[in-house]
Amino acid sequence: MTDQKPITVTSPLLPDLDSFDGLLREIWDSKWITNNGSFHQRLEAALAEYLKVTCVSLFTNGTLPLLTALQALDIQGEVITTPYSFVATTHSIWWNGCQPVFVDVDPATGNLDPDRIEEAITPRTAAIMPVHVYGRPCDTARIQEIADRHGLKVIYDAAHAFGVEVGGDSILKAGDLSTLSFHATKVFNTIEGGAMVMHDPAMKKRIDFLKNFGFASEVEVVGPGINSKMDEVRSAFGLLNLRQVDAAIEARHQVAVRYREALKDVEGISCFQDIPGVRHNYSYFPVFVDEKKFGMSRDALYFKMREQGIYGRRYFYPLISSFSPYRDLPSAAPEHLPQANKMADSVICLPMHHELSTEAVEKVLQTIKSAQL
Ligand code: T4K
Repeated sequence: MTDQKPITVTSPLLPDLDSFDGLLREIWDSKWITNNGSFHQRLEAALAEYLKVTCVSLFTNGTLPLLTALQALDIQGEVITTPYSFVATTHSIWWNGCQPVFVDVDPATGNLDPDRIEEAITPRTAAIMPVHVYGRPCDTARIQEIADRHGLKVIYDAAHAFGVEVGGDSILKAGDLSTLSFHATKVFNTIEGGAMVMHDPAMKKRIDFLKNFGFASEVEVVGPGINSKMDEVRSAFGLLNLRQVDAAIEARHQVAVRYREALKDVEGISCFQDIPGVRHNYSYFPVFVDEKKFGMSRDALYFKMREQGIYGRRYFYPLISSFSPYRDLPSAAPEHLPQANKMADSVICLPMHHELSTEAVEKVLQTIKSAQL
């Protein structure tokens, strides 16, 4: 371990403190600090415009909109999902009393493999919950075609996909509902926070009821809702961060360009390339270690980097399907999920954020290259 500042996988985008102070004073003056206040309303409108979608409903994190999406669509039975994600994706299915059914991923994208979805559909299947992992778009056209043919709902966990566009159109328009995470570690953050994206005001109204205990009026509860309202302080924080998110994404882009350029000749290390026509958000920079070709295991490299003060992360290892609540499901068997297991066993997400210095990027690259020698 060196004495230098650790190089962490990410660093939060923070608003200018004086500007935030100004908004805090407005909130203090108004004495309205939560429950659909003016900053909450302003952030929902600003996000809908930025994300090019019809409606946005803010949540207090990125997990509760997943739970609420399944509630809103009244999903019961089996939900087809990916094991290669953060554990919240599958937890949301379990919390709704549904059974997760894991389907393998396509190694070209890391996302649910459309070729494998149909064989997992049974008479009990009610929905598909794919994840745009690392912000890389799922094959939404094929997933929708399968869902339509079998009468299934599609809920995208778009926690990583803030601002991602395909052919100039938001990826969040796909499926019945999409959810976002605004956690501190995300491209756009409200400290903790999240949102649901829906296609019509009637659905937004229903979701807004459900995130407020199901209250439709002072005296009427229309569903078994939950409390998942974002407060005014974090909404104001989000409004300020939205102003600088494009610059943050561009800074991340430059880091990705340098990583790719320097790693292209490193035997045994591979990474994803940008997809033509896609606006990427560079939320993560996963690399995959081929132990035989690189001459060192993924874990050996991971710990070697840590010794140098470089704290990448093995997102998403272990696979969700290997965690104790899920490992006994028939669909969790490793032989059923070869590609997901291979990715989980070889991935390291390199440090990637808007203020990663050139020196830090070069140190990461040098550490990888010298590990191989
Ligand atoms: N669906 C998907 C696909 C998701 O990836 C996630 C969350 C969700 C749903 C659920 O959304 P939320 O309910 O969380 O909104 C992080 C995040 O906690 C989690 O939001 C995220 N995905 C997951 C992939 O990663 P950790 O445990 O790895 O974060 P942590 O605390 O180890 O932080 C990583 C690094 O970030 C630190 O080493 C330094 C830096 N950091 C972190 C924090 C919290 C900071 O510099 N400042 C900070 O305040 O889980």
